[in-house]
Formats: sequence, C-alpha cells, structure tokens
Amino acid sequence: MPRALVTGISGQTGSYLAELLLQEGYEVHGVIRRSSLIKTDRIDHIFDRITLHYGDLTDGMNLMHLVQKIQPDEIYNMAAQSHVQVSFETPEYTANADALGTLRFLEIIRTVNPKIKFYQASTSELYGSTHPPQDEESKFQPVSPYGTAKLYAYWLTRNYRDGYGLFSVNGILFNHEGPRRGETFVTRKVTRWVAQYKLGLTDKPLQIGNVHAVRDWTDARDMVRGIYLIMCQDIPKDYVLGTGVGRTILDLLIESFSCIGVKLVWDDEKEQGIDRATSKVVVEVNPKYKRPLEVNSIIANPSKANTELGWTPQISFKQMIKEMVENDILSFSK
Ligand code: NAP
Ligand code: F7E
Repeated sequence: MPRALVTGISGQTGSYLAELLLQEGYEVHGVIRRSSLIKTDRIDHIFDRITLHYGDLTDGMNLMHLVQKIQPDEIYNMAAQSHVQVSFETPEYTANADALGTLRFLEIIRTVNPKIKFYQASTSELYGSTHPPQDEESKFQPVSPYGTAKLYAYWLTRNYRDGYGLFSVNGILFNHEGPRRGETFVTRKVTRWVAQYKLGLTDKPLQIGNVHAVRDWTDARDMVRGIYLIMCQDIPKDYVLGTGVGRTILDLLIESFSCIGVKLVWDDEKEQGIDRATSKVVVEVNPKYKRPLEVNSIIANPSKANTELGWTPQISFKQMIKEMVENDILSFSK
C-alpha cells in the first residue's frame, strides 16, 4: 500500500485530494496545525481512515521528524497561507510558510530519502501581470507577496529535480473552487451571500472589490485528479491545470444570482448591482476589498495536460456555482 503525506489536508483541495488518494488505495497521513478551535470539518467524514499529525510548515524540525516517522512514498505539499490579499498584510509569514516551507521539505527529502516523490502546489499567481493565455513557458511576473513566495517554491522544486534528480513536480493550478472553498475567497463569499439573500437573512448589499478581474475557475475535484495524474507520470514534469475559459467577477455575480432566479443588472458608473425585479441594490463595490496590486487576467492554456495527462475538467462552471449556492442555502437553512 503506497503511503502519502498530505500537508494542508484540512484545506479545500487537500481534503479532496485525501479522498482521492484513499480511493486509489493509499495509506493517507495528514499534517494539521494546532488551533484553539477544531477545524477539521472538511475531513471529519474520513477521520477514521486517515492519520493526522500536528505540524507546521514553519517548523523544520517537526517536518523532519514527521518524514522520518511516517516514511512516506509521496509528499503532497498543499499547505500554504493561500490568500493573496492577506499576503500583503502578512508578507513575512507568507514567505516563511509558502517559500521556506517548500525548501524545508526538499532538503529533508534530499537528505533523508531522495526516492520520496514531491508535489508542490504552485499557482497561476506566478504569472501576475503576464497576458493570457498562460502556459508552462509563459513569463512569471508575480504581483503579490503570495505569488512571489510561491515563485521561490516553484524554482526550488525545479532546482532539486534538475540538480539532485528528485521526483519533484509543480502543478501550476489556476483558481479552483467548490462547496468546501474558504469563505473569504470571492466565489464562496458570493455564493454564501446569495444564499442568505434567497433566505431573507440579509438586507445589506454584498460588499465586493474589483469586479472586472478575470479568472479561470475549475472545480477543485477536477483539479485533484490532475494533481494525481502529474504524480503518476514516469518522468517528473510541471503542468498547467485550468479550463482555458476566463470569466470576470461580474460574470460570477450574474451566474450566482441567476441560481436563485434573480436577474442582476450592473451599473458601472455607480459600481452597484441591482436586482431587476425589485430595483434593490444588492451588490456594492467597497475599496476595502481592492488590492494594492491586482492580477487582472489569468486564463490557462492547459494543452500540455490535455495531451500528456489526458486530463480535462468534467464539471462546468455553471454546475459548480449551482452546487455551491445550493450547498450554502442548505447550510444556512439548518
Ligand atoms: P486553503 O483552503 O487555504 O488550505 C490551506 C491549508 O494549508 C489548510 O489546511 C491550512 O491549515 C494549511 N496551512 C496554512 N498554513 C500552514 C502552515 N504554516 N503549516 C501547516 N499548514 C498550514 O487552500 P486551498 O485552496 O486548499 O489550496 C491548497 C494549495 O494550493 C495551497 O498551497 C494554495 O496556495 C495552492 N493553490 C490554490 C489554488 C486555489 O484556487 N484553491 C490555486 C493554485 C494554488 P488550517 O486549516 O489550519 O488553516
Ligand atoms: O480573488 C477579486 C480579487 O481571493 C479572485 C487563491 O486560491 O487563486 C486564489 O487567489 C479575484 C481577485 O482568489 C473580492 O481582487 C473582488 O481579482 O477569490 P480570490 P485569487 O486572489 O485569484 C490563486 C490561483 C491562488 O493560488 C490563491 O491561493 O476576485 N475580488 N472582490 C475579490 N476577492 C476576494 N477574495 N474578496 C472580494 O470581496
């Protein structure tokens, strides 16, 4: 039975990945952080099938101890301070966890057991201000402390592969979402608000930032299939995963409101979204949610993954948003 160590297992994508690895017959170990409240909601349903260990990417001794104790065949480094806007407020911590955390693992693998395969959760934020479509050869120009920290981790993952012959690979993943998405990322923030509006639980407009930014949104469950395929290849290589379709935050708003039968009309001058049936202002731009620097447009060119991995997303944007809205309506109804 192959043994996997998954960091960030309590996060959105780590939790879906853990489910997939269990299905594939893995013994799954996960790293969780100690916190004053238990935050294992996303993995409670598989709690008795996985083994959890306390740890932190900023604690090298702890990571060394875990690798020696668990002796994994594969490490999936899914943990990170993953919020771009928060990285402007906590740049040093973000670099410690997201950049140095990866260095710690690579050094441990090199010295303890170079046969351990390593997956690094890289990101489309590496491209920053580079124009779309972006593929594996596109220029990296990150525009946030998060993107810059992840760029360091990306290059180290390549350096250790090229220099020491490790099986260390980057999945350069574009935005991925789903019902387990963190509540402060834009998709989930919108679907939660729309659910509350539907149930009459709010009478204040949704406060939003830049509605014109373009993102390529994929369902997180499609993404974890891609991650696994990257790790199953004979030759370690980096891959871009995304749908190839770009949508604005405004498109996301319109789609989410349509799930509850509301036609949203956007007034660009006033920066407000109006419920056409009631003329009520339901969305308002609030500068608080705008960033010091913005990634204006990222759209994947996933051709290499399509051809070499046979990977294509199965769940459409429409289906994904519908499921997120329905899931939020259900949880607010309890
Ligand atoms: P997420 O929901 O924010 O989950 C992050 C996970 O990392 C959580 O389990 C969190 O633990 C853990 N973590 C954070 N700091 C840590 C530290 N110092 N030590 C140990 N664990 C720590 O993120 P996600 O959406 O699942 O993303 C997974 C990975 O993919 C991240 O590396 C992210 O940067 C990357 N990525 C995400 C996307 C996307 O659109 N989702 C796209 C490209 C790349 P707690 O539960 O204790 O907070
Ligand atoms: O923002 C705009 C915001 O925070 C998306 C992470 O998983 O994907 C994610 O990073 C866009 C940005 O995701 C609000 O300015 C407008 O243009 O959902 P987000 P992100 O920054 O793209 C990448 C690939 C990762 O690697 C990251 O880990 O939406 N936006 N209004 C807003 N964003 C937020 N969060 N909140 C707003 O109110």
